[in-house]
Amino acid sequence: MAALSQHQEPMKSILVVGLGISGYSVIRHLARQPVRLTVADTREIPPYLNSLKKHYPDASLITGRIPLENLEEFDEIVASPGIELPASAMAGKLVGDIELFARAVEAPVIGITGSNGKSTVTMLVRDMLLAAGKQVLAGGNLGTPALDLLEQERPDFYVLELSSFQLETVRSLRLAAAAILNISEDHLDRHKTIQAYTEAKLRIFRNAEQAVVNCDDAHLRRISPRALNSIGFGLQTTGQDCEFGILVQDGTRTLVHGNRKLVREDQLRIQGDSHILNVLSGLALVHASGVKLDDSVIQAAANFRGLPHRCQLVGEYGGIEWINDSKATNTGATKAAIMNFSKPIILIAGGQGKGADFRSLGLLIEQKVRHVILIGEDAKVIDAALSERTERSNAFSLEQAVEMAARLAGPGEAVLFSPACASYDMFESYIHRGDAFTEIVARRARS
Ligand code: UMA
Ligand code: ADP
Repeated sequence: MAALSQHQEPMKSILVVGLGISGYSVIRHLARQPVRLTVADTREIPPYLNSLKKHYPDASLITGRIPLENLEEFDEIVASPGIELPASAMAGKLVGDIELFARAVEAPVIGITGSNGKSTVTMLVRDMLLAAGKQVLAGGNLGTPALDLLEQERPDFYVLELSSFQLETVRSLRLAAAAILNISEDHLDRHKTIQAYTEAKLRIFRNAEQAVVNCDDAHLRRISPRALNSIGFGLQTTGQDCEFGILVQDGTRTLVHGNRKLVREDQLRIQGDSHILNVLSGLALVHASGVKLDDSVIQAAANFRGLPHRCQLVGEYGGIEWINDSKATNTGATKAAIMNFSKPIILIAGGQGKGADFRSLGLLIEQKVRHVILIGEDAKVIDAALSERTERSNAFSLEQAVEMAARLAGPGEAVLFSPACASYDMFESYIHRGDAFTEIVARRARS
């Protein structure tokens, strides 16, 4: 017995930082292994406090601070994506939930990142693979933490939405297919520069068998596609660097793979440039995963209805379309939403600007928006980025903004609620904000 115990590894000591939904998934995962767990959160009452105490009473708990002074005690530090730790002080011990997932996973994984469209493309790819008869589990930044997916029966594919925060700490991830959908300014309060933010996103391609890249994107064009074994997609004629693109004939756009026509834009349930890009990236990812793009897969792409709060039509009254795009929490998403319309737009925007530069959005608003109504904490910041020629108003609430929009809009126009900002100044989340908009619009229509 004594000889045996000499060969036993000492029990690893792991610090889990963050006790939110992903932190708790990490604890559940690690608790199945012979490890000593310490859990820390800067909040006095973090979300999963009671669950931890009930189900993992042996874990040591520290609230209100992170024990940065004692890090040498720990073999590994697993941080939740929402908490920023000084990587330089972590002595190479810092990982996140996606690293733990990568070490344990036993089926091919498709990963999707980008500034906008991640959730949409994740669900689209899931639908397409299901239509191909595959078993699929989807999650990650989208909602179900990646590690929770490992508790279910092993599928043919995992499809993961990955944020820049999650990618920052991955090392072992080996994706079967990985995509960066686009890069535009976001989360600069944390990443500081667009270069650092792009670098974090690019980590998705490390060890990936196939990379899927948006060849229209100015930030991504700088990466040499051939160096990456990559498949390009874009709103352009297909060619060497753009395998999935479009063909324009008699004013109709058709999505193509090389020379093969796949589906016309007017056969898709949703129209517009950003949706075409999302469908092209989905097709490219499914193809890159080795699954045939047969009729059922293409039909699933055509039938995809989009997700709530993303350019979602929530009412059409008196010839005016009301669009809920509450998930537009950065300028890239709002610019894409504006570009999807050819009809005149009344735009409702504003909220917490996260330090973004609104000048390029201001230029597009000048060209394409008939009137903008500003709300929220950073209304003045957006106002300052608008051209003098832009018609604008200020509203003190979303309700008042909808009232103003209803008075301004006429038949054949659209009222687009696409805030370009985070929601936390006035709402609990983008979902709460989008539901509020939808409810106000419906109430007005009833009265
Ligand atoms: N926090 C503290 N102290 C701590 C730990 C966290 O104050 O010690 C705060 C964070 O600053 C943040 C909040 O708690 O404001 C939540 O952070 P978290 O890391 O505990 O997040 P979770 O609740 O575990 O949710 C995370 C992702 N959240 C973030 O990346 C901020 C969720 O993405 C994801 O769905 C979930 O894991 C499951 O994987 C949300 C998100 O906003 C949707 N993501 C960003 C985005 O999409 O833009 C990246
Ligand atoms: P993410 O998960 O990256 O936040 P979502 O699919 O939730 O992406 O969409 C977020 C916002 O981005 C919505 O406002 C949506 O209308 C917009 N959007 C969706 N696809 C794209 C795209 N390809 N390019 C730019 N914006 C997009």
